[in-house]
Amino acid sequence: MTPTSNAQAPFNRLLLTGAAGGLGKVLREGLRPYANILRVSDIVNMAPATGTHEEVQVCDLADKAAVHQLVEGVDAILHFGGVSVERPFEEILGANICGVFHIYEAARRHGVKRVIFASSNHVIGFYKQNESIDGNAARRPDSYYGLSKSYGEDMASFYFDRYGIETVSIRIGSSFPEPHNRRMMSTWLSFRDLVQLIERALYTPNVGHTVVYGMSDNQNVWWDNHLATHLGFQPQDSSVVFSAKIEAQPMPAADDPAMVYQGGAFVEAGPFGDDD
Ligand code: NAI
Ligand code: 15L
Repeated sequence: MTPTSNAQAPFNRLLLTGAAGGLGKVLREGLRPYANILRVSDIVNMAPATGTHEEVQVCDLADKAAVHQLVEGVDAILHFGGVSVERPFEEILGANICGVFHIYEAARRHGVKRVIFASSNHVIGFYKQNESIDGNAARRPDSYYGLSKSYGEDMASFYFDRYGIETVSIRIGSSFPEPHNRRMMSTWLSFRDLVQLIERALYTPNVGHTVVYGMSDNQNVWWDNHLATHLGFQPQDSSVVFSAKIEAQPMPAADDPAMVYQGGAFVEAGPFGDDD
């Protein structure tokens, strides 16, 4: 999409972590209008897209010195890297918990003033699907993964209060080409709407630390974005176009976590301990 009318000129250099991942691939293309240079980074290597403005920097988010180098010279950070599903705590610790600290500390040291943080609905996954919540609802993480995103939001809040670094934490629902199941009919975020939300998160002034739910204009939603209206996010897509396909799936039992909790099956992942 092209920048909306109140968008500013492109940033000189944007950093995208997690660039080799599912959403990273989408954003490498979608962010083109917003950066003269897009620095793309992941723990795995990637070829720069041909004929573009990309620079590739391999980096393990758990490596503080490497993250410090990664952030040098960028104007804003889109932090999408890390473990994106439930895993043993030790895996989450390095990539997500140490990783988000390294990102903010490098932002402080290099004077970066805007971060877009890929948070997750799993920060509030233990709410039930019949509850409606806004961005101020007490968090109810459903997993070590959800806890790491909750910690990331706290890190964002702290770095704004202490150092004035602004963040939009996007509690992404389910961002895939299409919803996979009934739960995702409520949580789906189209790629087009994701890119619009990121554009708003980059260009809206004075966001402080804003929490926004990343969902399309779906029916029967559980999340209320009235606390983030200043972003001017107006989703263009809806999961309703996939209704027939999803309704053809077998109906899960009424007590299946996928039908009960906002976080779905994440609430019953694990435990991973050696002595269970
Ligand atoms: P993904 O798993 O496809 O991509 C994550 C990327 O992070 C991978 O390319 C992986 O190699 C990289 N990574 C993992 N550990 C790393 C480390 N230690 N150092 C550097 N890079 C590392 O996930 P996806 O779907 O693209 O999600 C992107 C972000 O958005 C993630 O932070 C995820 O938690 C978040 N998110 C995604 C949702 C979705 O529906 N796709 C929903 C909610 C949140
Ligand atoms: C997430 O946070 C995950 O990264 C993604 O893979 C999906 O599981 C999504 O949440 C979801 O809840 O559907």
